[in-house]
Amino acid sequence: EDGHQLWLRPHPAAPVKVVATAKNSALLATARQELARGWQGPAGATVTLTLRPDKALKPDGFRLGPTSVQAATAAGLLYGAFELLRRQQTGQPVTTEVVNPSYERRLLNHWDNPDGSVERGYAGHSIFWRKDSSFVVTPRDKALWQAYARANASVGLNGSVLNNVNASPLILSAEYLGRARAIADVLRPYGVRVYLAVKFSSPVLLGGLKTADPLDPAVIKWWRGKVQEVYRQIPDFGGLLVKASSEGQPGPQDYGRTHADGANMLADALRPYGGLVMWRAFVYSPSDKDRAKQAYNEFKPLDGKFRDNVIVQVKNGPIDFQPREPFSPLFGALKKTSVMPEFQITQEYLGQAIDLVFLSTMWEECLRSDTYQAGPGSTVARCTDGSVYPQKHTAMAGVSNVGLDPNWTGQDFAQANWYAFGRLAWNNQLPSAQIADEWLKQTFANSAAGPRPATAADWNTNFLAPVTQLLLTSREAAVNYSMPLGLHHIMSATHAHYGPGPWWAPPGMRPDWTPPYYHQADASGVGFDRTTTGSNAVSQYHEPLAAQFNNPATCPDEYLLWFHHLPWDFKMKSGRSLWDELCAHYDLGVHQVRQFQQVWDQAQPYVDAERFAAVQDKLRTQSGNAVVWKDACLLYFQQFSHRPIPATVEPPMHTLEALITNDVQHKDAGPAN
Ligand code: BDP
Repeated sequence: EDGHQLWLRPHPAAPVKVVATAKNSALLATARQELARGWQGPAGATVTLTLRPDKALKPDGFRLGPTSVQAATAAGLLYGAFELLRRQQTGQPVTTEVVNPSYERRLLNHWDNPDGSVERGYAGHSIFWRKDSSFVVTPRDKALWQAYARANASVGLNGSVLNNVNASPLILSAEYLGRARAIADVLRPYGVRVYLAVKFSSPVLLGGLKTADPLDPAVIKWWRGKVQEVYRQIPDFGGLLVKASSEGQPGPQDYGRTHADGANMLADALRPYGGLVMWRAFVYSPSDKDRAKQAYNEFKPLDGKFRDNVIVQVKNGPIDFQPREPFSPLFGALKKTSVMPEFQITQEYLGQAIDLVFLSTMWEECLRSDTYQAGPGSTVARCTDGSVYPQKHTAMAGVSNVGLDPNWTGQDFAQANWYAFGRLAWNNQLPSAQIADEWLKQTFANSAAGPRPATAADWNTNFLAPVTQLLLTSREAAVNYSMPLGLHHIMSATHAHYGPGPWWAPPGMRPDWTPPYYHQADASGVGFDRTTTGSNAVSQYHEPLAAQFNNPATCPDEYLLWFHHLPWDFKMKSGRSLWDELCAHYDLGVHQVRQFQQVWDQAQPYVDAERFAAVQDKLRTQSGNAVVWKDACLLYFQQFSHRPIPATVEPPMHTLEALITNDVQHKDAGPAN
């Protein structure tokens, strides 16, 4: 049992007859095949798939009944078939209902490089590109891409950006486009469209032009030709994703142009084919005193200046996928521009492929945050799915955690994050508890399982309930042992963002790439002052949030040190001093992971031996590393607080010196047993 089957484990299916009143198509064939493969309903049932126009349905939506799916598109029939199977497998009732997706485009962003490496990938090499840059498409490649597409379709994902946002110009060369076409051909029967990330200077680097100025006629012509070439290969190509004028990437600003100039030029090239531009708002430079403010400062003035086939892609928080950030103030603030949230599924800052962290609760927290931009109830979800502002196109993106590892994601439980992202992109109101329940049932209930054959009741009580609880608390635990109370960006740089590094600030380093820039610890206290008398980032939020965040008495504890620099003896809502509270959070995080270990140990009778041991091993490593986080941060901050670690907190078992100089952290989980 290597976990390769994901949540789509083979079952003994009951016989079913599928009758379709729809023109035959690849998508319909997939729907039929899936129903035949996984039917758990009444044996011998007849399922009808009906294609017909329906005003209540969005393109991918469907009407569901216990043995019927009606949709306006073949894709809708496929999603309906998967929904029916999911309900059967998870024991959810099927009533007659209309189901529509929250977003039109539900995309994975792969940070895969042309040489097969994956930026921030922790599950092996790229499933798309080869190390030896070979363009031969093997049957194995195809089988893998098909399994990938199937997994995506089963949770409603309908697009894949095949390469890294730090894009190589090579991706637009004939060989790579040829391979992209081969990938698109395999993904198409599952409704998954292909997109590419492009480097803004491609006209220079690939085309040999002297400039990439978006207003230059030769540049415009080059992109038009390139886009035409792409569509000749891939007629249903989805569009382009662009990281420009960001972290050293070229962009329109190199030519004195704006983000809108750059995005619109590409949008015009794509328009004849119905393609989209996803233009990232992840921009910052060392010149500004507060990195958290910059995306808003640059993009807010451009509101209304983008073509309607441009979507501005905004990371969930204003900085960078940290364990906890308040939502980006751009959500809701861009009122005349299509905006899409970007989440990071790969756990760059949340334990990579070691720590068990279920990210659904983090994304749910962001999606449910009220921006107040159009009155109460203007949540991030509603500001991006077209409910609050009309958007020609809507989308959500997640940075994929998929690689060539047999279990796809490195840590078996990281599969849950792929699953959760798809489900939330489909339905941005879905509670994480339901997502966890669904994933566990589909991933483990049918495992040819542990030594003890479990009755349903036994399994529900002794496996499902405790492990669901583990999933739902795992992200808060990670926040506790790494960056509690609004701390952020204090991870290790030497260990590629795994483990603590609050001290890291080599001479000459860009300050906004060093942890001390973010935690600002000194004798007077800790935290980044973003109040009206500090950087004033609070003012980018709509009232009543601005006032609430601005006042330490009303600012939620979760964001306290994000918005405030406070004295070590600041009195917290709990009555404790800030220092004691910080100590308590780190300590709690460590204890939470130990408790997860216990929960998992008790799950042994219900899980196959391989996955049990693999996860147990990862948890053991995580537990040790949580102690490293706690010791490192408490001992480091203690140099400024000059206060004792409370007696209720487990005393450090490392010295700060050893933590800084030695390689204590980041011992990867070895092979199981
Ligand atoms: C950062 C990653 C970096 C990415 C960047 C981005 O460390 O590898 O290129 O995000 O999103 O968090 O562009």
